[in-house]
Amino acid sequence: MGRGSMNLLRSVAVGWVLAAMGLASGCASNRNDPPQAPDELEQNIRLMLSYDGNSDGKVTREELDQGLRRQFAAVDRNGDGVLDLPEIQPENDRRFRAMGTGFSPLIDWNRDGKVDFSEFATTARSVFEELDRDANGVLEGAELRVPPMRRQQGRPRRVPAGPL
Ligand SMILES: [Ca+2]
Ligand SMILES: [Ca+2]
Ligand SMILES: [Ca+2]
Repeated sequence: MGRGSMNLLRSVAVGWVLAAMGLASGCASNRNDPPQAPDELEQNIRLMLSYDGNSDGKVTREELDQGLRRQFAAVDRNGDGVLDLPEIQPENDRRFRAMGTGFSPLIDWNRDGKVDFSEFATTARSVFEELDRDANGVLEGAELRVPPMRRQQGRPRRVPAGPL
């Protein structure tokens, strides 16, 4: 899986999140939002923690994979190892209802009309890799916390308010 598909994934995912946020929050945010909305990171972390099978506060790649395989099997109602449209649509509906703005749809990346396991796992795996900053295959500690630096410490990255 190359960079191109990662970038595509990100823009698709962000697009969904933005669309959903627009629907959900209306005029709620009138402050200057930071370049990377904390919501996205928070949702990604929450998503990863949902795969913490042994509840030790860390998420391993194995836990992620086991969780994804369980979910895939649940969505693959006819058990043929791929998800087709009648299986994909209800799952996307369910995700949207359950997650709201955190919703990440199943995507048929290679457009063959079916979602196989690697396509199913693409979003979660790329989130995992993004959060696994030391690339040791385990999400733990600070990798699973929203960094407070924007609000409390470090130098402010915002340009001072003024005429543009
Ligand atoms: Ca764990
Ligand atoms: Ca199927
Ligand atoms: Ca496909």
